[in-house]
Amino acid sequence: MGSVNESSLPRAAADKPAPHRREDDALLRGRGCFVHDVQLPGELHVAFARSAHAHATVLGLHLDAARAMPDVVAVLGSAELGQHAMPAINPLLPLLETADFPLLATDRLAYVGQPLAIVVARSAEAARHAAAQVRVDARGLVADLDFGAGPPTASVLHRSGQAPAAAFGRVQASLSCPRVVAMAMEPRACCALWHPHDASMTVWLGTQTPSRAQTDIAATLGMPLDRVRVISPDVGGAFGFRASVYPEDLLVALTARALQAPVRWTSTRSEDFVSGMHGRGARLQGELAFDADGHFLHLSARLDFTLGAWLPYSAVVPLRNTARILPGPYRLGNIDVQGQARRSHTAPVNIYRGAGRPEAALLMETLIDKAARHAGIDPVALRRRNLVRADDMPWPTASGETLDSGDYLQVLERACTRFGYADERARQQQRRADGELVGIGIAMYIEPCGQGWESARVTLHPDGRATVASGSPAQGQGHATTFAQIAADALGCAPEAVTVLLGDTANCPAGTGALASRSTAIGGSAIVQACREAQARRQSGEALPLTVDTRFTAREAWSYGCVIARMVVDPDTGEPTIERIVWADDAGHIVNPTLARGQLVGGAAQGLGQALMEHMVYDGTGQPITGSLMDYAVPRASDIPAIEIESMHIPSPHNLLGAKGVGEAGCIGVPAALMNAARDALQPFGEPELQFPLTAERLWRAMTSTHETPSHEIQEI
Ligand code: SMO
Repeated sequence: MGSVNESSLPRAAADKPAPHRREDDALLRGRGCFVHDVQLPGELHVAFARSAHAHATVLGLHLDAARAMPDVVAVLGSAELGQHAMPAINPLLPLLETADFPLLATDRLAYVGQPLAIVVARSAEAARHAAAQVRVDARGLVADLDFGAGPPTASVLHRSGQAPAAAFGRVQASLSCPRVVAMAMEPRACCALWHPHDASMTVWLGTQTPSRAQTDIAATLGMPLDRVRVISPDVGGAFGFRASVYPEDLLVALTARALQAPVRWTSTRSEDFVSGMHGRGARLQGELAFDADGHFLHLSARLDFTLGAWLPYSAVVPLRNTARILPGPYRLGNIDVQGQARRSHTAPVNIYRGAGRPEAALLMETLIDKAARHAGIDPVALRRRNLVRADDMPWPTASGETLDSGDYLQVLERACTRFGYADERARQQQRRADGELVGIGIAMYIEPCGQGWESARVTLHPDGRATVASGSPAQGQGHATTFAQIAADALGCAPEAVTVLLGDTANCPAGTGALASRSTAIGGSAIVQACREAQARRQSGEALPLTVDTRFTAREAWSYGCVIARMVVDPDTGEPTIERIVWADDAGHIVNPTLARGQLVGGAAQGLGQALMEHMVYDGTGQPITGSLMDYAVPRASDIPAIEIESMHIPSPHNLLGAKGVGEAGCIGVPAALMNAARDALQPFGEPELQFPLTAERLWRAMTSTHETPSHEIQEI
């Protein structure tokens, strides 16, 4: 198995009970410290006046009425604050256009919710009331909606092998991944404290990337990096929506310096709907060709992604990931995958838990189930025939990636055995004969965990304690617990003897951040590396305390798995009920099984939301239709079925822990399995045309052969 020496790995987590999360005592007693809990003496409160136009030319901005409101300290437009642009993005795909986007609107409005002016007042309420008095004269322009005709901002192409002139069968799929909105426990918030004595600034900001936020804030304010400190305190969920800075964050920092005062902003939930980063927003088309034995011959895919009005740092990642993850875990060397991403006059779209991985799985797994029905081959048998084998590893994919390790056949068998696949199919036949609409859906997936580096700093103290600081901060995943375990294993001490520092640029090394399922595999390996070096230096006689700073650079590790779902659809109402989810996942070496399970189940809940109910809708003029939790459905505990999980632990050779990603798996495998289950359930009506979210209405329309679009006014994206 690769180059990892099993005996050099930390002891298997199963040897001992998983420690409780050290974070939970404070959080469960209400003693956490989120950004909104930070209190700054003399603080002022910010509210943003926002665009009500999706696309317009600004003729005039009127701030005087807002300035005259009670308790207002300042009202600032771009004329007062100066013109500043959003930072450059990660050019992971070549950018075909790079227009600067202003932090505050100047002569054009580009989406509903765009910040126009900043109102600063002595209370949050006064700031909000005054913001409502800001008036803009604007001439409306036609809004470009998602997948419009505009030129692409980024494109991608993976072409390898040959398209066959003839094939036994070809199936097509055309799928949409609607925009969704991240539902963190607390909305966005930012506090900035200007220190006049040394012209420095402290910013409290819940972020996955404190070091990048520090860089972006320093650059925007024209300050040296070491004059800006970013603290990311307790955060209740990030999901990609907190992966990079927003205009509002930079504006709060600029305002604090301009007024030489502490300034705070907390978003409302509705502001997050219209101006927070959205997720997904893709349209996927594909064709799979196969021979008479069901061997896959060729995949062609056309991927269209939407970007919104401005580009967050990782804007091109979902397109890039979907394209590079296809054709998934299958031996298929002949592909033609083309994709592009375009701007539209809407809120920005960024990575969202899975970030292209769910899109790839949805397209491939839908095509495979269609091929199975077309060829009359059982969908499990068809996958078995085409999976990359364990002894093929490491496997070079047609899109140029390297699948590092794993046993995809085994994960399929483990899921089928736990599910009782043959018996389940027999029962499905009986229930169908009794008039029930029962579907079984299978999806396999792969989950790359990113490459590049993460930092760690380890200090060994004379009293036997150790302090570990990481560049990867936490947003609720339990990093402090996991990182203490990793350090304790590497140092041979108890986890209780390890203090963990996270999310503060003043006492943590500069880091990449908590993204892309990478924190344990890469961030954890950095801790192992630092601990090993510290141990070696202590053993060679160096005096304590001693500190080691290190960066670990990883090649990508790929986790994988198989989800099988059973869904029943009410024949009268279309209401779907998920009766069972069985799921086998291999995330390599697991440090804390309880926390890994929490990541899987949480991801599954989010994936279920995307598949069954979540949908951020704009109308044909670019006005948001779903602007609050009154109009946008998110899953609740009662919507989540019991999830039966089988875990495999084949270590990755690409990092010191043998770990792979775990945080995004549920969002990747579960939606595709639910799509296949719904399509299977409706087979008595023929091959259905189904799209996410699989609402009762859509399933009912598919059964009654009514066409999809409920209203020509609403753009279904
Ligand atoms: S979608 Mo993740 O926060 O890289």
